[in-house]
Amino acid sequence: GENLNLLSTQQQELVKMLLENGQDHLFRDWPPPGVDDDHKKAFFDQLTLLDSSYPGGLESYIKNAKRLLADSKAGKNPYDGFTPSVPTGETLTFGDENYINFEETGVREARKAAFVLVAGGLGERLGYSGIKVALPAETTTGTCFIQHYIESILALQEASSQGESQTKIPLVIMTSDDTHGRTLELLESNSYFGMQPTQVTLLKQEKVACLEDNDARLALEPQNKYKIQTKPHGHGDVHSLLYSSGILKVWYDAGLKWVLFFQDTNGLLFKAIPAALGVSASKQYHVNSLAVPRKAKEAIGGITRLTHSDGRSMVINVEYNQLDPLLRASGYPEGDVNCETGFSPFPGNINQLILGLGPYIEELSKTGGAIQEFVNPKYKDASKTSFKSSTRLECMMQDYPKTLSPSARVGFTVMETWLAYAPVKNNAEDAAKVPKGNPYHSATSGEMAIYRANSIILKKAGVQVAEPVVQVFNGQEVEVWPRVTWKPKWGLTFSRIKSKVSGNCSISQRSTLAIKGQNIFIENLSLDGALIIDAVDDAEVNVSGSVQNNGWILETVDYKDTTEPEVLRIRGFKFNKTEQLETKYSEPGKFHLKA
Ligand code: UGB
Repeated sequence: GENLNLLSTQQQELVKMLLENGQDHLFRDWPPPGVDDDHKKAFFDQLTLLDSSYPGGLESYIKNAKRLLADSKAGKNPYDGFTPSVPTGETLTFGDENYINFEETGVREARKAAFVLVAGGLGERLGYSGIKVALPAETTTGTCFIQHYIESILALQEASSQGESQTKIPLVIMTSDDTHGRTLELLESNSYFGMQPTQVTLLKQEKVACLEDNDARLALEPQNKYKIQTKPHGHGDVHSLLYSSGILKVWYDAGLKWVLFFQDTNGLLFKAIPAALGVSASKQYHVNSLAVPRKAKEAIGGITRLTHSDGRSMVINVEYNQLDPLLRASGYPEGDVNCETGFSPFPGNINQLILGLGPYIEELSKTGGAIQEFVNPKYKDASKTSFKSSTRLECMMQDYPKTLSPSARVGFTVMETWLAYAPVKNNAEDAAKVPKGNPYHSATSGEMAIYRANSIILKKAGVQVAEPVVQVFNGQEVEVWPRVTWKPKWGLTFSRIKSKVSGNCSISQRSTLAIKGQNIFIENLSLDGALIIDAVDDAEVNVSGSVQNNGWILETVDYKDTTEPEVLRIRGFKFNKTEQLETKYSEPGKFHLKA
């Protein structure tokens, strides 16, 4: 009672609301005013933060929690009444005419795009001690994910702006308390990897309150009665954060049309972006989800058409742990199984969403960015009356279409996996246990996938690239292709890549090729060894001849070997840089490198 005098009117209202919503345990055992006042103040500050960072405030959070916990206790299936079926979407084949047209459209549209990277997750499954965006995507050049993403966006900006230098594609990065400081520090200490600092906006997601029982009582820290336990709410927070920040309105007023969401560790994604954006623009999709063929039971969500008995229908991601039971319950007794193609008929969601900005703002002004949530309590026993540990509500960004009206144009685009999807999520031990034929999603497979994609693309562009060999690193069998890398501005689209290689070129399997400049033209080059070419943008370099040297030798690293750096241990290999031809052009002009 008397403690209320410590509070502002707003905070008093908050306390009143909490008492009315069954939260009196929070203030039980409080000493009189004068004792622990600083702790009490901190407690109210935390309550105010929890209240302001959730759409509709803590009152909504508690009400939603009560409803979802009751549904969970009753065993209510969120998909009750819905029948799943295989949806239809756009399926692209890299390099064909259709693909090239979509790419060109996508590059033109990119000047009207904004990018949103969700990077609030700590990546517990990966067991890497740093933030995931700081991890090198590949170790030939050591380029980390965030650098690769930023350089890809800058390459799109350059190609799309057609000389209008004022075009600056905005980038939002959603962080959390786990990643915010280190993300900012990484950007600042690297001059934002070439972006204007004003182009980049960091939005920090807050955690949500934990719940201790089915009545949605907020859980206090075991050792501190003045602190509420909190946990991450999930990547779905990105929608309410974008909305409440006001940035969507700024983008809209600046004439932008598209918002592209992406995840923290997929080194291939930007190869697929131009064509996918081209699909969105050509089909005028309000929502376009990128997908890849998915192995049954693979740990990525499946894109599914859900039709309700009342006539409603939507195309939506069904999370991997729910797809199998849903199918079994609706006339597919075998559940989630591969069809004759060797893949599940439900394409895999890679959580790359392209939203039309106009319809997105319109929807969020109704919902405030609130996304359908779920709760996943670990019950003590079958009576479901108490939890093993506190739980919380969660939400996923790909659930955004769930509130859309049936008239919304929701589509998806299936890309080839080798081109579009190789996330780094699993640690070495877990990856080694992945069933044969399913992707490892480890640092090992993520890096090898980049070399494979680049090699395949060069092959399609007419280069004779040697076949890969199969090798085992950290217990994972992977294809090892020549280690080919290039800057995004060199090879933004297939037609640009084709315009830069000509004549009779060949690359042997043990080779390394790193192209670090924009205007590097490869003609009649035979490469057997390592070749590194660096050039400023206004240097035009023609490379030809025969490069033969001892190259960079791939050596195994055991993930348990603590004498090796963590970034190498998690991949299981490193390069012994024995010999290379390395050239650097730092002045403008025309050059010929004849090896
Ligand atoms: N993330 C946040 O920014 N905040 C959070 O609170 C949590 C995560 P995970 P997940 O593409 O392979 C998703 O943990 O959730 C960021 C899809 O749900 O890597 O297991 C985090 O930093 C699933 O349908 O993935 O699974 C990261 O960038 C499937 O598509 C991103 O959110 C799967 O991704 C994803 O977090 C996939």
